[in-house]
Amino acid sequence: MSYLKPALHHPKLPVNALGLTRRDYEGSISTLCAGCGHDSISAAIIQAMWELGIAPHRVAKLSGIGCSSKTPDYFLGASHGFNSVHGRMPSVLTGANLANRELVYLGVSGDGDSANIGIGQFMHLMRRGVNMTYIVENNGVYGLTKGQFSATSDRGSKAKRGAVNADQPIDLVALAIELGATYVARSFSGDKEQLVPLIKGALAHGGAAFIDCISPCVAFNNHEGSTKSYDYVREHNEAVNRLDVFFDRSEITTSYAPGEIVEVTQHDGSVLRLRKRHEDHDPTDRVAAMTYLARHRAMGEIVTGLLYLNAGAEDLHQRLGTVATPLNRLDDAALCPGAAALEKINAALR
Ligand SMILES: Cc1ncc(C[n+]2csc(CCOP(=O)(O)OP(=O)(O)O)c2C)c(N)n1
Ligand code: SF4
Ligand SMILES: [Mg+2]
Repeated sequence: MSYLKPALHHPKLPVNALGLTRRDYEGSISTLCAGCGHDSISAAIIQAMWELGIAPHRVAKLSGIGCSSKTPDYFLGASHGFNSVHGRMPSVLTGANLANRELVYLGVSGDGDSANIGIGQFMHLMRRGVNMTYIVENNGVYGLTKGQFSATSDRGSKAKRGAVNADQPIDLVALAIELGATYVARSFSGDKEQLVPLIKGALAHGGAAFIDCISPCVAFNNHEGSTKSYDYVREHNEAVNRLDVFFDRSEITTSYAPGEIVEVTQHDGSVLRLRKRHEDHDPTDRVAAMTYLARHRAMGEIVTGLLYLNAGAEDLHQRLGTVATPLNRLDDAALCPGAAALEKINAALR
């Protein structure tokens, strides 16, 4: 089998604002199982990046270990990439972001990677407000190691060989809101129409953006009795809103009746327009979002859409007051300001 893609482009492929085609945002050929939800998420990431006209070399994609964490190899082949250790991607992403805030940070992880071994790292990343888009490709199992239950498997969910999960699940969306993430959404790999705008909104957000994307594992968790299968999610999916993202305010025309739309302007001027489907959900009210999630979870619904948003969020750099210039562009004098400066700092701490 060849993993090399032909580099030829059809001359009439549409181009984005940078003159790049969608193919310029692809990576190598996927080695995942045919039908794996993770491949659909890779396609949605490619679409979102291409539509936004983000130059691939400006993106840093980071992951842990798992089928999901392999996927950054299958998109944005011209970007920076770091495949870290199982569950340790958040600290690598935080360090990279602190060293150079000019890149666009994309963390890709699995439910095992983030909710099991990496749960501590996940929690601190969210509470620190690191400016990034963090996607968990959530299939409720350890796909790569052949289908053990993960911490997001629902209680009562059945494994392929019949074992029933007795443990309470962790809802990463509820956790991310609780811990201080400022853009929190859930989606489904089989719903590109919902997922692509959610990724675009997350990329435009100036703080910790988290997307929990249900992504069925066709090899180990797509049978009857699973709550992460294609059939189950399609039957229980409750979309609270539909998102459109606009980068030029002048383009906005309101064609919906008042009351059905919420428009939120983010730091960078992008406008998120939410077409509300559930009138009782206000995504800008943090406590209400948490209550809403808990209420609908008790009803057996998988609530999707943009669930919480704080458009005016500040990120880690603003909180720490760090230097704007990437560290690799600072000269020796800036990096080592000398004994007098050190003495001043020490004196302030005495
Ligand atoms: C420190 C360490 N422990 C365990 C493993 C074995 N391991 C590899 S991937 C994985 C689970 C991956 O599950 P998930 O993050 O849900 O990704 P998926 O394969 O389901 O996409 C485990 C336990 C490992 N690679 N490293
Ligand atoms: S084992 Fe599951 S998660 Fe891994 S590639 Fe196959 S379908 Fe996807
Ligand atoms: Mg998994």
